Amino acid sequence: MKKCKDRPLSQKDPALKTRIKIIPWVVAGSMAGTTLASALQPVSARPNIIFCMSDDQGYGQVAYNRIDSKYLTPVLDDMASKGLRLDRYYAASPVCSPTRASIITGGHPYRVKVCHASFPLQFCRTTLPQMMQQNGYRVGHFGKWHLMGRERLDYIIPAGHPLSPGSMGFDTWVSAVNFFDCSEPGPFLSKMGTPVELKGDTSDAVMAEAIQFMKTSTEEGHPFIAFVWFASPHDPYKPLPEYQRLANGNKIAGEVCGVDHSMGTLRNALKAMGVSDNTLLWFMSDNGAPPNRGDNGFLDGGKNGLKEGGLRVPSIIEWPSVIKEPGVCTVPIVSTDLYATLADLVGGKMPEWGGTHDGMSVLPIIKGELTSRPQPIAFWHDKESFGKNYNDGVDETRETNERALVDNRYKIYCKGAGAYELYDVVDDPGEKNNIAGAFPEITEKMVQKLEAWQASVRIGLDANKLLIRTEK
Ligand SMILES: [Ca+2]
Repeated sequence: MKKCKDRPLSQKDPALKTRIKIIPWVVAGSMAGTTLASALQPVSARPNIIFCMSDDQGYGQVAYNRIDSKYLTPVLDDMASKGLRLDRYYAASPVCSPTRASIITGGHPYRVKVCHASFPLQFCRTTLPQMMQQNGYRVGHFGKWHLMGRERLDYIIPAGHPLSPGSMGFDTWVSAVNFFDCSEPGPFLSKMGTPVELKGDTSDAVMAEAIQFMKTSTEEGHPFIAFVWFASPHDPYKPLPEYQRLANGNKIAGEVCGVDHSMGTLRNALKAMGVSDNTLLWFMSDNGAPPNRGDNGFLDGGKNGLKEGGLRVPSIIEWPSVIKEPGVCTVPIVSTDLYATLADLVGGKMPEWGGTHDGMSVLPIIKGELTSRPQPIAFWHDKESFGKNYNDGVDETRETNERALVDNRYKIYCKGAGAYELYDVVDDPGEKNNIAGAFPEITEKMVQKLEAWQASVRIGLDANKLLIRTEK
């Protein structure tokens, strides 16, 4: 097979067609619904839900996205070939904590002032885990948390801390305050307030804790939702020696091997428990790979920036009782959508942020009933806000202040006081050709939407001062 390092694998790519059957209702709006009935089954009552999120895994760090990949991901490749591959899944932010905040709150991270990594999630209405608790689910968190601010890496999260996973609505949690590696002197993890030291590969060890939670919940007859938030392939890049050997000595690829292996362990465990058919298993990354320390494939930029390489990350959904045939979804989806999607699934309520919703239920997209996104996705990031206080996290005068808006085809992007750029991210996902001059009307309409959204965020920031979490 011809190698082409920087070529996007679009749904038109003949090399891709040999690997996976493309379902028309997912990839082409004009054919919406044509094969829906045969491909899908009704959503089962109260399915189990698992969100597995890797840390800094870029778009190119799965073999299915690169013909010449050095990343060995046989399990993720198998999931991609059997489930629904999300080729335009976006993290809400190009760094850790804000994306996590988007999942927990269902709002853009700026609405809750989690403007960069290690900002605490102090502003919150009903969290996603609390909403799931209210709807009869057992809720567990396993792995990296990173919503408590700038604590030391070996800080053991106290059970009663107002920003602990327990205080945010998790019934069971084995969580580290930030990234960690089991081979380093610990302990790093807190099992509901008690220090625990895990051994072996970091991803495998975290997954073992999560599987125990799933088994207990299943044996006791409770539907569960598990958040498995890996600490890999984020640094310190210390894979298990056997994974590093598998990856031909590459440490970051060895870390990805660990994530992939643990996903295989999970799938086998779900089958052994007899629950795999009725479990929504959603894999994703929290942001793109750091430039030169990972691989964002054919995308421009990387972690800590709003070009596609910082935001578009690998994502796959397996849900055998609902998604009966493999497919590729090219509708834009963002991590902020997870809250609204689960609220839709279980009949829960979606909190409002500034009188609006940043996320939407993507169940109709997953089910093939909706083949385009009705509202665009807004992004806002300033890499210089790292290390600042949340009160001065939104400084719009800085040259590093980036904004973007993405719809089904176009993306506008702006940095500092620069002019807005426009890209066709369907035909030009590498953002090589700024076409703002050729399409001034599209650019202007998108700028208006983005600026209106920013105005709504500013209003919400004032209102959210009343929501600071100080109580247990
Ligand atoms: Ca990250």
